[in-house]
Amino acid sequence: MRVKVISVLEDNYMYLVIEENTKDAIAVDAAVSKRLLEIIKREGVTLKAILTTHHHLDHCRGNEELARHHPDLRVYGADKRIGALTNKVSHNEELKFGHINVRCLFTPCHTATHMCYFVWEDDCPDAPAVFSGDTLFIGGCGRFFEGTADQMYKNLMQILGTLPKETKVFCGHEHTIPNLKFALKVEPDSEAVKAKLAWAKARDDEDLPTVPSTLGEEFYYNPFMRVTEESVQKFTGKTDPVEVMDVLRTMKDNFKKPKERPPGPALVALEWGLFRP
Ligand code: GBP
Ligand code: ZN
Repeated sequence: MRVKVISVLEDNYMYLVIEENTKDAIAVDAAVSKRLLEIIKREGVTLKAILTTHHHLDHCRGNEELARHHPDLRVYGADKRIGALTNKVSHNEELKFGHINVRCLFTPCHTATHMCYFVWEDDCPDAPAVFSGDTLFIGGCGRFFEGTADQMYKNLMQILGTLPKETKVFCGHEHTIPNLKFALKVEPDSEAVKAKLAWAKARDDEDLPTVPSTLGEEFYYNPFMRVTEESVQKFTGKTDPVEVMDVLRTMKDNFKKPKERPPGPALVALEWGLFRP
């Protein structure tokens, strides 16, 4: 199984999971149909299904157009708000596409019906993959638009966190650098955060994606996966992991939002040329 990473819109990812023998393909989060149709054509693959993580339009806007082009297309997801939905999935439901297997993981919080998809191929030595949408990002997690810290704790620690450590993480957005800058604020002495941030900046310089990471790696640098660590607890002033999660999310929401500030008196004086020699 090959995963093709497709960057679209401002910082979104779409994915195409390709079964090499049959040339069948499954799309994850088909936001931009035109781009996907071009790639399907270029790769010579047949689109069998779309897996949608959540109803935000930057993850599913292309569904209807793709369904028009492929009348037998199945569109999976857990929310009525998802366009062209044909199959409503539930937690732990398993789907099979040739040799490719999908386990649907219900991870509500970013949205009330968010789904992650754990994917592996029969008789294949490759590591499995998880398409984590806007639940788990590299070095961070999604905003809690329709859920609570308790839900995100369960998502990250009990549902995604118990998948095999070598599982590759393909997330919904390229948010890695801002996430790791926040992670460094949480754990300023962390060599794991510093190394991943330096690597992510080098990738960015080359205009390359930072996906995938692995679940095992996330436990080393992602503060939201480290809510039981003493350093993260100290930073938040809490010990209960759900409360740690809650405080972390609020702090991240307020982290480095550049505010429109009127210039201070010194700057005004400079601008008026008062300090000219
Ligand atoms: C950054 O950090 O790079 N650009 C900023 C964050 C997912 S997209 C932008 C942002 O808020 N991204 C969302 C998020 O959850 N980020 C986690 C974080 O900042 O830590 N979205 O496009 C977002 O879900 C959206 C679409 C939101 C429709 C609401 C609706 Br309705
Ligand atoms: Zn979203």
